[in-house]
Amino acid sequence: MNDARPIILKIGGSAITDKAEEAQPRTDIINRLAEEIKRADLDNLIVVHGGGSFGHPTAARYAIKEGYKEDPAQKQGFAETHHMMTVLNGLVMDAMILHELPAISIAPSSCFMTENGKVKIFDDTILQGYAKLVYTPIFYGDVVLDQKIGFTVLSGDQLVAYLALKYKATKIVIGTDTDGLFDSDPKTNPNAKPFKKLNLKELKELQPKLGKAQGTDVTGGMAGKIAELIPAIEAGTHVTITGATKGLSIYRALTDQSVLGTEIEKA
Ligand code: IP8
Repeated sequence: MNDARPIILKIGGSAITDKAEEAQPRTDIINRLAEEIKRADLDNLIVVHGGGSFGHPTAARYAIKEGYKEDPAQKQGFAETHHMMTVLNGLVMDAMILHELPAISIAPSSCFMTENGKVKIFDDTILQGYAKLVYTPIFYGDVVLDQKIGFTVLSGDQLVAYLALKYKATKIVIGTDTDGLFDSDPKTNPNAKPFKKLNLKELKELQPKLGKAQGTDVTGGMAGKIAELIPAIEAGTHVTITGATKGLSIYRALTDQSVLGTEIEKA
């Protein structure tokens, strides 16, 4: 990342983990994504990854998103959920370092605080320091302290939307386990129709119909993700949603080439 307006890449937890089984990474996909990010060779990239079968089952078991209920088991669950995310993040970082990317992991639980689940404080002193040295920051969905409800979950999508607005991102690329948005679930309906292009009005109309995620997802599946993105799209950020599980879509999207997926723009 440098001083230029950033490009933000969200790597969905559904792409880099197997959500059918708890704590199952897809290391082949993680490695290929690191290779594609290296090949894109961007100085102004911020990466955020999701929790998939690492963060979500633990967060759900202890109802972390709902806030701290002064229950010692839940207090331990907060620590455990954060730890699960650092384990997944470690695998992502392994791949980044193996591909000689100047990637630095930044734990949101150490620099973000929310109020009723919305970002209230972000101390970006450290991020700015890394930006000066042109490191690629790697954030992830995490548990965070909350000024009203004690603690909660801060999703990768909330982070993407917040960072995109704060730093006026030119583009958000979302790598998921399907090739963009469809009119029904392409995993269960082979006739599902993809949306190639959407403007903000069309996206808002579509949003209530978007499906829930498969497996445990405490942050609302695709409908929740889109809700988070709307303010960034309103502010002029271009969004590409594409498949991260198959070769080269992420590289192509990062380097402004056409991809199988959905392009979303304000108008
Ligand atoms: O997968 C949630 O991040 P997401 C992370 O981006 C946790 O929604 C801790 C469940």
